[in-house]
Amino acid sequence: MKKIGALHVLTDTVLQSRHTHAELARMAVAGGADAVQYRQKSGDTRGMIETARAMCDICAESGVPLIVNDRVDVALAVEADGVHLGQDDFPVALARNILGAGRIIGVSAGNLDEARQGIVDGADYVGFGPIFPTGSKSDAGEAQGLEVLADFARAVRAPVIAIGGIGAHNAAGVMRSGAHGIAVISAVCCQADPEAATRNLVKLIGASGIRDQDD
Ligand code: TZP
Ligand code: MG
Repeated sequence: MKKIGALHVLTDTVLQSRHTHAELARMAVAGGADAVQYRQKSGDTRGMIETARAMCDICAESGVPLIVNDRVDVALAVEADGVHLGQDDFPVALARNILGAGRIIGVSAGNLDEARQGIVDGADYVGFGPIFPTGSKSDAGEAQGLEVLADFARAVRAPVIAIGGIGAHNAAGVMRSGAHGIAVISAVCCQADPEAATRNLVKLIGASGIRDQDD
């Protein structure tokens, strides 16, 4: 059974430039994140492959899956554990054909139809958000709130990873609303100590009583 983590740390070097993607991966893993997503929206492919390879090695040392955002080719090149795809990215069904059954595929869905189609096409988990307002993605859309998340999570037959504006102050509430886990950028990458911020989020997820980290 594939493990879809409860804390997905999405690495970012646009909102902050103190740390590289690989450094962020190392800190996230050290802090107890159980999934790391390499999220780089621009840059040359060769550089991305090098970065993804370094991140793969870091994650593999601790058995943490590395998921590559958008780029099926980069994920394949470095044998990453999976990909995360949006509605306008590489189609999930094609990605499943190419990547095979064993890799993790996550799909971003803005509504139940997109979620259901993504699952039919082979996605293992569904990303849903933004739950709260976020400054990290300019086209994220309207904040959905916890009630919509709860309805969504109840209706979707796959783990739901909530994203958008989630941090230490609201993580437990998100988990109690039915999310399998949370995905964060600024709550880790933009903090003074990303490792400590990760550790705190792991603790809060645990304290929410919804699931332990082995689920
Ligand atoms: N998708 C929906 S909201 C978002 C993404 C990638 C940004 C999440 O960033 P943050 O800083 O955790 O709000
Ligand atoms: Mg995308």
